[in-house]
Amino acid sequence: MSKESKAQEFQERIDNGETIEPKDWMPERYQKQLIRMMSQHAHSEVVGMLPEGNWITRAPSLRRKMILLSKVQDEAGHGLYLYSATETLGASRQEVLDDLLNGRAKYSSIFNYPTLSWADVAVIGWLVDGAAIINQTMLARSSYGPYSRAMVRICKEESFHKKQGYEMVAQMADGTPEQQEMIQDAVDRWWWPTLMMFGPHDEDSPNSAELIKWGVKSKTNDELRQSFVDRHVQEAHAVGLEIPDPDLEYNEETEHWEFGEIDWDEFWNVVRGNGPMNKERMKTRREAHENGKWVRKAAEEYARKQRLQKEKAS
Ligand code: BYC
Repeated sequence: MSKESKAQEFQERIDNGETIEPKDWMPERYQKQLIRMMSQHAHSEVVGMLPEGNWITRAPSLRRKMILLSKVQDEAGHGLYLYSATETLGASRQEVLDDLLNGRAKYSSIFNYPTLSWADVAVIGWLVDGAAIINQTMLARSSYGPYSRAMVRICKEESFHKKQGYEMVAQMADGTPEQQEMIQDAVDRWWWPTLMMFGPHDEDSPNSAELIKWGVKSKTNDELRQSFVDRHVQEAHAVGLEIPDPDLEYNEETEHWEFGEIDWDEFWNVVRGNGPMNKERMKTRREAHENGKWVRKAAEEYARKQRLQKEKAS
């Protein structure tokens, strides 16, 4: 069968809503796009452990510490599912990790902002995990089987993450004047960076059209951002918090919240490595990788010994 016929058959499978599995034929570009997106997603989960991890030792109670520990541990697990899912496309774990550590691969812009107070932990759970759920519920219907299955599991955990964040937000918003001030300050600092998580406007998104044609994405960056705003403005108002956007207005006709323009210079600046915490995040990841060398070596040695034992027994 010619490459063109294969590509046509592949597109028909996608259009019929079939799932593509690792051994199926796929266009090289589909494979490349998925490796790019899934490995960046994995990196985001792993780098995403750092802003909240920073507060584990300073959690205000044992209950909060246990919740935060298990949340951060979940993010590590998400990274592992996603690295494994990326390997099903023929990418080597070593190569994708090298791309992160050498600064060639991107990870979500949101993790380049500092966590200045405990209220930031609450707001990350509510807004950042809230944004992740909206994006990942869509990706759970993606055309690539291993990615969509990883997303189903990840979304279940993210939904717990969001609930614990919102519970904390509601508690602080109903707390002392100092707590109310802290939580509003955290919302003021995280709102706009969270809107940036969804990526550039549709007309400035070079990858969207191809990803939508291939059923990897089923909604555009702007559509997802709008769903996020509609849901979270209501949640903010329900607990008496303000959204830091003077242009925010409900449109009765469209039944959507209209909102102001994102500072795209800030977004691209962060994506290019010049955000407030980019250098610090990469330094921490590189050190962690270096410190984990002996663990990787021990695991390899263990696997080698197991293989030898099996060979002897057979
Ligand atoms: N940050 O053509 P576009 C979590 C890049 S972690 C940085 O629209 P696409 C959590 C984009 O990569 C989960 N870069 O791209 C963890 C592209 O550059 P390249 C985070 C961004 O792929 C711990 C260029 O801009 N979620 O939940 O169609 C604690 C043009 O963009 C960003 C994911 O990773 C950004 N925000 O759409 C708490 C979701 N936006 O690669 C929570 C998976 C865009 O061509 N990824 N860029 O050089 C996606 O859904 C999509 O890849 C994106 C971008 C929406 C991010």
